[in-house]
Amino acid sequence: MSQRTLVLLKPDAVRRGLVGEIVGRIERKADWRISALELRHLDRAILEQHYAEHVGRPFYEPLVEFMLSGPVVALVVDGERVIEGVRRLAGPTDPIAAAPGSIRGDFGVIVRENLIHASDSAESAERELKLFFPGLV
Ligand code: IDP
Ligand code: MG
Repeated sequence: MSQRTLVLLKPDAVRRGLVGEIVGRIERKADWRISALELRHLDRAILEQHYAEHVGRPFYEPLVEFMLSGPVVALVVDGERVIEGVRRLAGPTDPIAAAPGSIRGDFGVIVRENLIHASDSAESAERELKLFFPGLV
């Protein structure tokens, strides 16, 4: 089933020069296609919507500050089961718990700075794609 998902390479990934490495892992999955890719400085308003489910949690404010600390790379990826697939490539939220071979498992240490965001369901993908790429058809 072909799907579309939103991926954000977080400021740590951009700062550490890991954009090519991470995009390469996504590109190498057979038949997945990148249909948008942009370096972007986010603002508080978009992050408040993007992370609406986490507003009020103790990690929310430091998370927003981190996401504002430098540019992100926003991508739209299309392909077979890409929503579940990019989540699997990323690994679980905590990079120490994430298996080596996954993006978070290979490059991350702390939970907040875990390199990548990927939509977690078809509903999230639809909402997040509208938020980040409203003009994309
Ligand atoms: P996900 O990115 O794996 O979907 P979520 O639970 O949706 O994880 O959390 C969103 C982001 O918030 C995480 O990717 C991580 O950057 C940050 N985060 C989540 N839980 C914690 C925490 O307990 N401490 C610090 N940061 C957290
Ligand atoms: Mg999430």
